[in-house]
Amino acid sequence: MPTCLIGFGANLNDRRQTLEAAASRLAQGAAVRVTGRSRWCATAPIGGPSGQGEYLNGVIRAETALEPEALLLLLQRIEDEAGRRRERRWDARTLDLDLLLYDQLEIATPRLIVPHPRMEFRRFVLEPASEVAAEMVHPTTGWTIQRLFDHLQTAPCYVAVTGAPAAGKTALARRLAESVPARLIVDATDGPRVEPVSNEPPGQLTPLAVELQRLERRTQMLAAAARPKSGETLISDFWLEQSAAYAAKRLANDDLAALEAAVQRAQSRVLSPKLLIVLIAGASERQREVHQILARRARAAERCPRLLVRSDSPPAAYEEAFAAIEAMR
Ligand code: A4P
Ligand code: MG
Repeated sequence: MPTCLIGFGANLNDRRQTLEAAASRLAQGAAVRVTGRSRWCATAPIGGPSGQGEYLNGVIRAETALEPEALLLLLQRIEDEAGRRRERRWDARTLDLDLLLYDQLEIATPRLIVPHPRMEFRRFVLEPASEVAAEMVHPTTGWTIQRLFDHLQTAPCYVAVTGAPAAGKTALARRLAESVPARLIVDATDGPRVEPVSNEPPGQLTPLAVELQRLERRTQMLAAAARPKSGETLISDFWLEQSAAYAAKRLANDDLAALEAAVQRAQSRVLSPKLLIVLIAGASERQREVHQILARRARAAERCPRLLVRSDSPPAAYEEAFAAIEAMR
């Protein structure tokens, strides 16, 4: 039978009693067999209206004969029975049940996204999940739950913001840096109107040379920044790999291979992100093209956890990104 992982959360009423009752209710009947249960951990509320109470969170591992959609319906029925009301996103709740993993399936329908899109960086998920499913693989990163949790515990807090041209990377990085608060690295010489730094007339630089310069400038900025200590955060308004995504359709194959090799070398010289925030922008053809390549690269094997956020509402993108950084603490 497929193995699934279910996140439990509550921050209203008698949280422990609600969670215990929900766990028993889930195990009733033949469709779900509970095989592991974490402790209930007290966690600070992340996101949503301010003034909410502390959460109790936990994770249950189970085998199930139900298809993912049917399992989601069962979880929602149990939430309803616990008096769950849905008024505002991320508002206080009597009970929240999230389908985190379902075997190695990746599902994206309007009603259900699996793996749960924010589980890969949230402490309130990964800490209990590591108690019951340390060896389970999170299919979109290809990392085990244990590795995701270790990364959360040990990686210096460097957050890279990336996205297609004009997606709002710099504005988002600046706003985050103010509120987190964090040290900020902005590639201020980037942008279409600024000529590359060079003694040569700009017209004589090949597109490859321009990209290599940009890559080198960013690598040096990252290399010069002190590693964030415990409790500190560093944010950049670029991701080193962005260069290769931006240039992918504009360079000849040999040049692209040279750039890819330079990106690899650059990455080995600097800190890799603890979290990659990808701003999804698709207003123009160019944005859609770059986004597709970026998104593919961002989800390639051996990448760090990432958060995809839509760029069309900057306040909403900020709220998502800020909550993600908070959830790693
Ligand atoms: N949905 C899609 N995929 C899933 C999935 N894998 N599991 C849809 C469950 N539901 C999924 O959910 C909104 C819609 O998501 C559903 O209609 C379902 O079809 P909801 O439970 O009504 O609303 P929500 O929980 O407010 O939204 P969301 O986006 O699931 O919230 P999150 O991201 O799960 O965050 N802080 C602490 N410390 N502990 C917490 O547990 N939880 C949240 C909720 C925020 N802050 C928290 C905690
Ligand atoms: Mg939910």
